[in-house]
Amino acid sequence: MSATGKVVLFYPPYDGPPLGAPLSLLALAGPLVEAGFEVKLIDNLIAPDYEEALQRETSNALCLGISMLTGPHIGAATRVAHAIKKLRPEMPVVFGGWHPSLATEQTLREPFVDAIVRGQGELALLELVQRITERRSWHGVRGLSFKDTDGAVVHEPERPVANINELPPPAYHLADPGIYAAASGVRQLAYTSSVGCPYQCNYCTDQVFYKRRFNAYRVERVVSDLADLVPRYDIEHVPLFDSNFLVDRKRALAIARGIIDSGIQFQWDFQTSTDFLALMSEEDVLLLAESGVRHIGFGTESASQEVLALMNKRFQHVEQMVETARKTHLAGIHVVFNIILGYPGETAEHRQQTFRIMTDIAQQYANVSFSPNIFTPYPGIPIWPQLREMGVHEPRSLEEWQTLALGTNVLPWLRGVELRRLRRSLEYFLLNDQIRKVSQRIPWLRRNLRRVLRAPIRWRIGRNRYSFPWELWLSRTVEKVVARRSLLTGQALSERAQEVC
Ligand code: B12
Ligand code: SF4
Repeated sequence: MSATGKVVLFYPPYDGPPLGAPLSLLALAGPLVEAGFEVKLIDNLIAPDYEEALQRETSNALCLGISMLTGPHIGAATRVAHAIKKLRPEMPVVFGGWHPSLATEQTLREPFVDAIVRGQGELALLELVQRITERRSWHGVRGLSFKDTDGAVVHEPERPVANINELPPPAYHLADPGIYAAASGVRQLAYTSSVGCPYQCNYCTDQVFYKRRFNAYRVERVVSDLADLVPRYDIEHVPLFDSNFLVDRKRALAIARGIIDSGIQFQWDFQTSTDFLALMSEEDVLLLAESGVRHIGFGTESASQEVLALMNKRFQHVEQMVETARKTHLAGIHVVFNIILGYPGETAEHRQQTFRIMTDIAQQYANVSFSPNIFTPYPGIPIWPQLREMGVHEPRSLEEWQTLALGTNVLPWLRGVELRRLRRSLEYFLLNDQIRKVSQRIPWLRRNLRRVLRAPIRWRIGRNRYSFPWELWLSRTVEKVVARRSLLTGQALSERAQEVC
């Protein structure tokens, strides 16, 4: 069916490395464009004057769609929605993405939100836009929550997650990677080869969104997409946005082989869990590297088996972290191990154990970096009932969620002395890691520094003693310690994002 009319989609500013055009908007645009709608994408990253652009572009639009994650996205998203609603009260403003999907009631309560698409958005948004064009009622659009004409809130039943092979492809042609390259310094194109993860970690909402089903493109589709997109847009780097890329290892290896056979050359990264990588042979991991994999992010979170059990992460074991580090080291792949600190039930001893084991792994395998964060409870995570009982304040409005950036400490059990000890032990852990890295690449001055600092630091980490931190004072005068890295690309994050509370 061919249709007419324009849909404007907005991606708000965020805290994090530029990753190319927002895939959420490209994915939403795919079915709309295929159905004949005109789609205008406005992404703050390449349109700093986005407020003016939105006012201009919505003057003849059917609706405005806004994508929103928890945290800094919320500020600009709500400001823009408020302004546009005031300017064009008749034009529907539709929100979607992880935050509105997981905190639907709260988000819909705002006067500038007309509707929310919950979960996967491609087909629901298309159906809604068609209804808007035809001036038909929104009742019956599955996955939609909205305010009825009399202001009553309506929640339509869930929309089953569609097989991604059956969805129209993202509208890559709507974003110019050259313009994005000017913002990020690299020609990159984000790609998703699968959605969903079979696991159920207690701090993660993937299961809420994608129902624990690994829903993946066929190998041929991934290879032919990349063989087409990479040369067409002269792409150097493809970050995969899959939740857990190695769930199907046979498929992952077939993709790597397909990339090699296609002759196209580019770098690619992905995120996965250590249990899957550890099961691969050395040859398999070498094959990934040969196909262009340069970085892999792992949500390792803790090296204490007790804490991993609390996180419902029993599938992961320390030996697998070591195996992962060893095999990726052999293949020349850089890895980032994410660490969650302060998880409910984690004690200072558990933390020490994590720091000790992680330090030992990094000591042995130079390709390993860490990204430690204080546990941040995002909306909809399965552990909320327990958190409420433990006295964690659950944000009650969009405004409150906005300030919940990664690492913002809202944990009542991590205050005062306990928090100071955590901070200090973390500083030592990171300093030790930084010295290791620096000494690998820099000559005599830093090597001497290493000799002076290394032994006392290791002693402190081993014994959990952090008084009179002279090593920290000394090192601060020499080099800034990198506290946090992007799991997606391994890049050091911005100064602001480095501030662990
Ligand atoms: C890439 C990514 C980012 C990038 C996105 C930038 C970019 N240029 O694309 C950046 C760096 C911004 C980012 C940051 C954060 N992220 Co992030 N991120 C992801 C990741 C890996 C992929 C997202 C993606 O693009 N997927 C592909 C597209 C096609 O899917 P999608 O975005 O979900 O969009 C679909 C639906 O959500 C919906 N939809 C989305 N927007 C809209 C809008 C409308 C109008 C409609 C109708 C529908 C709709 O339809 C789309 C198509 O189905 C996901 C994990 C995952 N597997 O999805 C985590 C994820 C979304 N991030 C998460 C988190 C925790 C964060 C951070 C809060 C924490 C952090 N690490 O610092 C920050 C928040 C930053 C901020 N608010 O400023 C959580 C979700 C948390 C939440 N409640 O919002 C996720 C799910 C990871 C996880 N498993 O916990 N992230
Ligand atoms: S393995 Fe990763 S994506 Fe899967 S449930 Fe756990 S945290 Fe979420």
